Amino acid sequence: MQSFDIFCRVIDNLGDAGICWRLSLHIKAQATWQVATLPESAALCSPAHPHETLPSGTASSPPPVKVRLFIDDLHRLALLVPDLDPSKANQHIQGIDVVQWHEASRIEQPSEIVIEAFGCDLPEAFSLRMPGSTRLWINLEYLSAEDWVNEWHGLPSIQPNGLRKFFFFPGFTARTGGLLREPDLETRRKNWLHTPENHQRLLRTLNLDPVARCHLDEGALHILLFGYRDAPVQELITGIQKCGRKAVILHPGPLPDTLKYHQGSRHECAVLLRSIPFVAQHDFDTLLWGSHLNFVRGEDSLVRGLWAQRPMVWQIYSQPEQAHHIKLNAFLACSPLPESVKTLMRAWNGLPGQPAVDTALAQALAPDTLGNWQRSMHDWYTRLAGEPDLATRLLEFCAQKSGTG
Ligand code: TRH
Repeated sequence: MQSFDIFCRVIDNLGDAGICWRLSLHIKAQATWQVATLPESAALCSPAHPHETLPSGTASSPPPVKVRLFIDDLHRLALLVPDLDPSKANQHIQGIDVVQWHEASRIEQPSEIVIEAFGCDLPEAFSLRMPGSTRLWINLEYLSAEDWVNEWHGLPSIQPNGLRKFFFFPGFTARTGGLLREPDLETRRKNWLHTPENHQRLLRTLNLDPVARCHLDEGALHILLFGYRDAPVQELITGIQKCGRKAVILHPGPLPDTLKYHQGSRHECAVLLRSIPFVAQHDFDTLLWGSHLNFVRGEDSLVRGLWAQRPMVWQIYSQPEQAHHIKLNAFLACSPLPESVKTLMRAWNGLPGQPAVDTALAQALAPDTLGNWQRSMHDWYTRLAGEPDLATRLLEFCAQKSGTG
């Protein structure tokens, strides 16, 4: 049985836990996905009836994979995975062994493949036991569209325990580790969109009040606003008003007090701002699919926003010395987005020399641009989804490098 240990330290927010959880599920499911996409000749070995089981080791039975996720903040993960009990140091959820970080020091036998997320530094006692047990050690890096990532992806570095640790960079090109995406995601998205009741059901689940629902029924823009505390929300509202649009903005979590007016139930208010409850990660995509325009942030919601194929504005995680400005520009340079949308994203992130957010937004929402924006998101999706996903590339990488220690 192939075994994986994934290590995650939560620095802040939700992205660290969110990405590691998604990666754990993808690695666990990957063997099954590979069987589902085998060429027809191999599929001939499949059982005629789905209930029939095959002996293990045949072409159609996925090799079992064991995935352990060590994480230092179970409470944070429980926000994304409500089945999880943060008081338990060890538990088996959705096929994954979720283990409290401190337990790692007591593990006698590390897994064959160890993935350290974002250079989180493994517990020393654990890393000392890796030689002889672990065949491959990978450091999963942050997502970036910068050019140097193509060169650095896959490089090894010697570690104090004698093993080599390989850098694995997610990215937007064939020379990187790619992006997390489930093979059935597009089918799920299309099925969801083809059932009109799903949108109403979503609004009910989010406890959206009748005034806001009526606004949406009358053609108001449905906007998801998932950003950081310093997101320029007032400018967003002004920009929508400037172009004469109505909107309902859904904001996960509490709203800033300064925007009280838009939180009221006055129907004549063109832009309504509503706090919505946090949903499980599994349901997060429906928030994106159900909107006309998505504001996303960090890393994981950015990628989900790409797969949703809706006009999207990204708030990048800010870094010291404005390093995130370079990262944002690299991301925009590899995108097929219209220039006015790139300008809006730079303005939204406070890059110098940009027009005010409300002005940039009003331009991006002009009917012609909005149409181009929508088309460019679809084209971008088609280009990116034509490449293998991150878990597939990671497992290929493991197959190539295993044993090279
Ligand atoms: O939370 P983020 O800002 O995460 C980060 C962190 O700042 C982290 O330290 C940094 O390493 C990383 O960015 C680059 O944004 P992100 O990455 O989009 O993660 C949010 C997760 O929350 C994502 O998995 C989606 C999930 N989510 C839900 O599951 N339900 C919800 O209702 C919402 C709003 C989000």
